[in-house]
Order: sequence, then structure tokens, then C-alpha cells
Amino acid sequence: MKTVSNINRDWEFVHGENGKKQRIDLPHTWNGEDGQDGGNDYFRGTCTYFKRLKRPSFPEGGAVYLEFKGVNASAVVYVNGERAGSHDGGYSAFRCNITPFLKDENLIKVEVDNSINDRVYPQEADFTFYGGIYRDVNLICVDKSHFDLEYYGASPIKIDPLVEGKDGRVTVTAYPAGEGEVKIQIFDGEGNCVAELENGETAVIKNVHLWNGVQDPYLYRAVASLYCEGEKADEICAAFGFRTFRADPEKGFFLNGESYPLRGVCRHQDRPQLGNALTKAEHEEDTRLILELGANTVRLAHYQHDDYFYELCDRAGLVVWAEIPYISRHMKGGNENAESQMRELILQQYNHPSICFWGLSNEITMKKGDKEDMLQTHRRLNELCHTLDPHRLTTTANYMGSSVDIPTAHIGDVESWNLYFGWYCPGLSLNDAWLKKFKKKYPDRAVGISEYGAEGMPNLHAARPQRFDNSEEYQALYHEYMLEFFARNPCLWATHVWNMFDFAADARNQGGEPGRNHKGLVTFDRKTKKDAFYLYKAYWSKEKVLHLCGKRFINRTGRTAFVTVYSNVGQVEIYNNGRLVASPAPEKGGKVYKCKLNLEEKNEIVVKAGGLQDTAVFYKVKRKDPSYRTNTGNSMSWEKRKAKKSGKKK
Ligand code: GCB
Repeated sequence: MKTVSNINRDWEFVHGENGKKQRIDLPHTWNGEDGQDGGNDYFRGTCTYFKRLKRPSFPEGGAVYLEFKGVNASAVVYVNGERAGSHDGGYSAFRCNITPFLKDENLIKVEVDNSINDRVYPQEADFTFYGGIYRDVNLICVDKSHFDLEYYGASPIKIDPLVEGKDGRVTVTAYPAGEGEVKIQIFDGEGNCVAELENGETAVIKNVHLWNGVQDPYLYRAVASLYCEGEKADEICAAFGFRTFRADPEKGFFLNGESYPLRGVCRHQDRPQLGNALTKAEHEEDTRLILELGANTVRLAHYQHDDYFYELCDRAGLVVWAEIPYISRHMKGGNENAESQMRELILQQYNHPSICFWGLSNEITMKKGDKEDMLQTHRRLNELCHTLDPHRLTTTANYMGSSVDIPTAHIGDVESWNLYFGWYCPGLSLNDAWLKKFKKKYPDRAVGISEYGAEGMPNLHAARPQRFDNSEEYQALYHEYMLEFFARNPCLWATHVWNMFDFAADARNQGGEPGRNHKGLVTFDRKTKKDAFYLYKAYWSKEKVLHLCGKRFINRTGRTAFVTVYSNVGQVEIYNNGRLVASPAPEKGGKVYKCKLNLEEKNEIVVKAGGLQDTAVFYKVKRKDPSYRTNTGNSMSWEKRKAKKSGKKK
């Protein structure tokens, strides 16, 4: 029988620049510090990992594999000095058959390279490309007969569930290597066996229980067993779900025949110091926060995320947009890599019911490139997706600085645009104007907003918030507008906030904190929820929300101050120093309440609604608190460059 052992512990790491040796445990990155401190000068080169390994016991004729779940960006694996395998692409899994190289005592060496090149995506983007073996490494021992582990790092079981009326039809194919007989069983969510079938057969499940998004993410499970001479030689299982979906150009997204507007966030995965070297606990915390917000979809940007995250989305009912890092700049020499990353993404994550969309590219028209070659690449990627997966839709995240007519935008089944009007360009109302123009020209295309957002830092504040001030208040105002814009436009098949979390982008320097993109609704360390977080929560969550904004904006100047409250529990009352000062009428979808307050020396604000209460204290001060203003502004290159580009094209 197959055994899978995690071998994360006890590696030796040798830094490629300073030659420093270190005993480490995986997951690991060498850019945890220099990739987050700004300056765009983090080490991109080759570092080496070593691991001593005793020969594992495995049956005669069997095989031993090393399974790497994520190594950024290219890896060459050696066993006892002999090359056992290699891989290009920092976000997908790969395996090496190391059987022929094994001795009693073995030295595994992995050369990991995240240096600049023109072959492996991503090379240019607004995030840090942390080098390292930053996901799990497993040692897998299999019998002579086993399920195949040599096909693009894929799970050797493929599940195709379809819904027909009230029933589910599921075809399950397992891929044995070697001889044996495959038996497949299907279990429902309660653990009852509901079907038994032969390999490649289709089972009908009467009155199937659908996977119905966040409201009922019901999962089935398929188990394939491989028998050889009456003994079980291998077993593989995977969860799956039955659902139908479509994106209508006028009415938006439908899940299982019902309108289900996709409203959610994009996620970058990294954390302070850890970079991308995460454990399950961090993935679980991110899922909890996304669910707390009330989102029903997540765009897993800009690369393949950890297996476990897709699994969490399956269980949570979050509809996922999964994508490869074909981003910012088309590289003629990168076509093979873009295609192999797409192949791996689909084959490795095929069974997850949460995934409904494969993203072909992100803002790929931002730089001038070989346009025809880029177009061909998109056509090939699109075809590859449909060949490997006839059931899901393809999409693109397009650059707002390009014309709505760019052909790459229209190659996928649906499309989406990264719209930053009100941030990179002045004028929130340009969002409406843009969509109107798009719809006039392309009434039959399903369109969504794959990114929108504004910088917002919990330490920066403004009584009169403005674009580029990086204040928590401007970010909140911006999102107030965007939520109304979506309400006016139910045709949008999906909207994804950029971003759920702040993340590291070593090329940035703004707001007094270099190396960071602050468009998150939650800070990089996941500890602070910005005011905009509660705006979404009030709109989307079923939980009762009453949130008084500006709690961190303690020192106020002038005679009056604006008070903003986000709530979904009905009429709000606002008290200052024990006196009721306002019960404002709701604005903006009934979730936003604002009033102007006469400032006293000390203001103990209490807001009450639906049995909930929230408080803050503001002081009246003579001079603006200088710590509330950014002294670096938006002097960093990425933001400026992008603003300039978007402006130019208009
Ligand atoms: C985008 C990119 C994303 C950036 C974001 C920004 O359109 O797709 O990677 O981080 O803009 O904040 O500028």
C-alpha cells in the first residue's frame, strides 16, 4: 500500500549569495525579509537545499517519489549527485521518481532559482516572487501497481459530475500505472456509500444534493482502490460536488439555476516574514476572514494557490476563479511555460467544485508586446482549458488602460476588467461611464470587475479624504461608491475587491511603509480590519453589523467632524457624551449612516442599533496630527507608472 510521509523537517539551506548555511524546516523562503522591505532589491538567484534521507522501505518492484507542492520558481533535484528531475513554475506541484538513484544513505539536493529570466512566469508584477521550497515536500512509496504519479503532478483521479434534472451523473476515472483492478465507490456527505462503479463508468445519483455555494456547500467523495492479486495496492480519494453555473450578459451569475451575484475578493497569500511559506493555520485564518466578510467568491490571484486553500473553498462554498501568473508582460519565450502552468493548474485542481473559472491572464496588455504572439498564446491557452476541462468557463483580467476592443479580452468565455477609476485615475463616476460604453459595444459579453481598490492605511487619516492620500477614510469612501455602482449594475457576473489582504510588493514605497501594497481590507498581519472591511460586512454578511468608523482617527481639528456608521440592523442612533445627537436616514443601500457632529474637547461617541453598540473617542485638537499624513505619498514606481499609463490611454 502507498505511504505518504511529510519530510519538511531538518533540511540544510545554503544561500546563493553569501554562502551562509542554515539548518531549517520547510516551508521556507529566503526572501522573508528582503522581499518585504521595499527597494525592489531582494535576492533573486539560486539557493540550495539539502536533505539526508535513509533508504525508505518499499516493496520490490515499487517506486519512491519526492513530491514538491510548491518551489519558487525553478528547481533541479539531485539524488546522490545524479539529476532526478526539474521543474519550471513556482506555484504548482511536481514529483520526481527517485527510485533508480537510491542507496542506503541518500543526499537530496534541490537547486532553487528565482532569478530574472524571460522564460518562466511571472517576471514582472506588483508582488514579491519569494524564492524557496515554500510548500510541503512528501516522500511517497508505492507498490509495483499504483495510481500514476507521473502526470503533471496531477491527482490520479478525475471526477466529472454533471446535473441532469434532479439527478447527478458522475463519471470517475482513476489512472493506474501497472496491473490491477480498479474499484470505485462514491460516498455522500454523511459517509454512506451511494454508488459503486468500475473505472471510467458513470453512476447516477438520484435526487442529488447540490453543492450550493456558501448557503450549502455539500460535498460527495469518490474513493478509487487498486487491487492486485486480491490485495489492495493503492487508494486515492477526492471530494467533489454537483452544481451548474452560467454567466448571463444581462443578469449576471447563476448557480444551480438561481441568480447568485458573485461578490467577493481577490486573495494574495503572503504574510510578514513568512512570505509564501505558510501552514494550514494561515490558510484557515484567511478563509475565516473572507467568510466573515460575507463574500461568496474569491479570485485566487495571481497564481496557483496551495491545494489546501481550494479544499477550504470547497468546504466553505466559495466560488473560485483560479489562474496562472501570465501577467503584466507577454514574453515570447514564455509560451511553453504559460501552457505548462495552465496544464498543471487544471490537472492538479480539477476536482474542486469551488473552481468555476480558469483565468488566462492578468493585465497582459499593460506593456507593449508582440501582439500577434500574445493573441495566439491566449487562443492556445483557451483551447487547452476547454480540451482539458469542458465544464468550466475561461476568463481574463484586463487592463483598464487598454481599449475595450482589445482582442485578448474577448477570447475567454467571459471577461473581467481591473477597474481603478477613482484610484489610479480621478473620477469614481468613470466606472459607470466605462461600463456603459462596454455594454453598448458588447451587449452579449458577460463582463465582471476582476479588481478594484484603493490604498488605505489604518494609521493614516483625513477629514477630507482624497485620492492618493492613502487614508483609511478615502479607501472606505471609494468602496462605498463601488458597492452602489454594483447595485446599479446587476449585469456584472462577478466583482472582486483588490485585495482582501495587504501584501508585499518590494517595488513599492508609499504611505511611509515601503514594500507594501495597502489595498487590503485587512492588514498584512491579518490583525487589523480596516473600516472598509465593515462596509462589506454590512452589505454582504448575514451577521448583524454595527460599526462606527474612524476609531483610529482620534485627533480631530475644526468645529465639526463627520461620523460614519456601517450597519445592517436598522435605524442607528448616534450619541456624543451621553446625548443623542443624530439618528440619520440610511444612505447607500441602507447600510451607511452619516452625520455631522459639533466637536467638543473630548467626544465619547456611542452608536446604537438593533441591540448593538459601538464606541469611539475623538479629541478636538488645534493642529492636524502629523502622524496621520503620509510623507512619501505615492512616490513609488509601480503606482506612479501605472497611473501614468492609465491616464495616457484615456
Ligand atoms: C493590478 C494588478 C495587481 C496590482 C494592482 C494594484 O491591476 O493586477 O497585481 O497589485 O493592480 O494595486 O496596482
